[in-house]
Amino acid sequence: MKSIEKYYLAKERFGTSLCIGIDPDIEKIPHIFPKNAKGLSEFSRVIIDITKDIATAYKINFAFFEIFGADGLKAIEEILTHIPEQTFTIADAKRGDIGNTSKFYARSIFEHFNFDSITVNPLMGKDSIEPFFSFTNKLVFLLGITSNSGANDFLKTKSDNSLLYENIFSKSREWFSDDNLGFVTGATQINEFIRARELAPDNLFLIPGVGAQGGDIEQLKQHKLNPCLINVSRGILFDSTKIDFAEKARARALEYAKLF
Ligand code: OMP
Repeated sequence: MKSIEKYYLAKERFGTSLCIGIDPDIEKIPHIFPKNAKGLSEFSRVIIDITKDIATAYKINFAFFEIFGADGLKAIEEILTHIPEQTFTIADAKRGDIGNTSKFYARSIFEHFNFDSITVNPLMGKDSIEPFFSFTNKLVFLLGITSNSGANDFLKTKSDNSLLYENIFSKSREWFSDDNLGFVTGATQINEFIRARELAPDNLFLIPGVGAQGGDIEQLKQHKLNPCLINVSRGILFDSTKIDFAEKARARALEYAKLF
């Protein structure tokens, strides 16, 4: 099955656009878990166990695992086997390199780990992202307009009579099929979100920045959100870091799932 079809099925099944971000910050996980890759894996698996009937997707951010090297990558493998088959998965790895190298990044994420999708940094251009799209059954989220303040530094500057982020949306749509092409659009960037939807009306948007980063979901909901996945990481994972952390994470996930 193509990843885009899996997204639509998962969304119908769980009835929400909620994507839970698996960002197990070693400094923040509750003290009952060991401060190593095993601890990250155990904590993440508890979070999945108590939210797997709620979330349409999980996004695993590699940074939190890579600090433990090979053990961290093993933890990602363990966590993936814990995610229900019908749930959509995103490798938040933000890859991108010359084509010859990207080919192997793509093989790692799609062949070895078997994620449904990946986040990719498009700034090295077409040849750097093409290898990800050669997996025609998978989905690639290009960083379109990011949620951080640094989005002003390059993405919102003029390039070719448009803004750089606008070119990312329009050029990549010329190059790749909409079925494989998604975009990251930060919830904190409301005006750019509206423009992004004009440029890519039906592409799947991954929308981070709700919760800890303060993105205003009510404002976003006044515009065409769908198709989308809205990611919340810290706002669910670390609502409590005490013994009641799982209960609190579930309650938060339910709240968010109802909201969008
Ligand atoms: P919270 O702010 O804790 O909800 O986490 C947001 C998650 O989304 C982190 O994993 C970020 O790395 C990721 N993210 C952004 O916050 N902003 C972006 O523009 C892009 C991403 C991403 O690609 O997922």
